[in-house]
Amino acid sequence: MARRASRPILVLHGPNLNLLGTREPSVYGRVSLAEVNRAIQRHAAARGTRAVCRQSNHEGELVDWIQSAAREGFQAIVLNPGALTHYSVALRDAVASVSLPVVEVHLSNIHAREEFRRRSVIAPAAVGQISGFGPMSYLLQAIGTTRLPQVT
Ligand code: CA2
Repeated sequence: MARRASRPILVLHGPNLNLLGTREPSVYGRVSLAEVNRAIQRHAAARGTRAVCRQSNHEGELVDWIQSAAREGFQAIVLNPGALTHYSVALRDAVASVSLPVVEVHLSNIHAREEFRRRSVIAPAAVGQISGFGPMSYLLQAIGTTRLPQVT
């Protein structure tokens, strides 16, 4: 019998992540956002689900997408809030208000960078944070939101 596809995962990329692969390759690598999204979608498909990827440079648009995610039928949200990580109470409140699990993801290790990047105002409202594995951060996280292997 064919396996029923699970509900899709919403992947949100915050401000400036559209520039991936074009500048600051020493920090963010050479892979474009389109390539990252394709890898996420392949990874989700191999696990019987689907990933819908969106990027915005606007805080309010990210808040709107988080608020409507459950209504749109998503099972979980993968969120790289970009620089909003460090100061957006509006985004944190949206994450705290949503009934779905939200996992915070970063390409770089924010804890090994400038002082102002070490604090995430989003983290206390998220189920977890994955930081520092480049585009792989999104894939580790996608596993976590679908089915976690049992560690005994
Ligand atoms: O490491 C991450 O994923 C960050 O969320 C990326 C944000 C940064 O403000 C956070 O502290 C950590 C910046 C995204 C900007 O991405 C660029 C990519 C290429 C060129 C310029 C910016």
